[in-house]
Amino acid sequence: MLDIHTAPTPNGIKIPIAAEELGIPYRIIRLQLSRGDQKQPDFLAINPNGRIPAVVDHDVPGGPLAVFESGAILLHLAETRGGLIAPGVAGRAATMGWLFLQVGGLGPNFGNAGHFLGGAPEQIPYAIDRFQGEARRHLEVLERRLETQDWLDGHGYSVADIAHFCWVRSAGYAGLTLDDTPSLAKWAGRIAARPAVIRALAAIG
Ligand SMILES: N[C@@H](CCC(=O)N[C@@H](CS)C(=O)NCC(=O)O)C(=O)O
Repeated sequence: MLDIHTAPTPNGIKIPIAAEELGIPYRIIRLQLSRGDQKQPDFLAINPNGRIPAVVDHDVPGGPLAVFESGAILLHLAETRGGLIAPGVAGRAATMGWLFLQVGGLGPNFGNAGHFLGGAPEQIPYAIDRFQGEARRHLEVLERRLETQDWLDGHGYSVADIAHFCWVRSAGYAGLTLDDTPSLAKWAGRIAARPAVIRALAAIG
């Protein structure tokens, strides 16, 4: 059993999707972020950084094992369950490269673009331009890749696709659309239609 401590946000939906895709039995423990559940001592014992998602994996030798940071959780699940990661040294490196681009690049830029567009107490044009511009640039990097590849790592559907999908489907949060990135839009449509993705999104609500 995999306990998924999460909420219905772009980072929060990644892990239920991966669990559904890999056929892992899971339980969702839903946190209310506006109430600050993620800063409470019981959750900080699982993720000292006080952010969702985090998991407790009961099905690993020596478990239960707490894992935090969405990229680390995705890799943990892919490697322990054997799926959603390209095989071989070169394949694994490709999946990891595209996965890390999401957690270190597209995600933070989308998040900051959304914050400065809609959540900041004052409008700061430089900050909006900077983060929205970087978010758009990341969409263009994905578009170039998907013009020639069906899946980001060039091998198959992987945790890298799941991580990016969870943010790309919410491009509007960063004030962006997929109108100028048709290959990316088609890729997102293919992922959205997967039965495991539909089941995971329904489970998290
Ligand atoms: N780098 C982290 C980011 C996690 C993150 O920012 N989670 C947000 C929700 S999408 C959160 O917990 N926000 C509540 C807070 O910051 O207190 C990851 O990929 O897991």
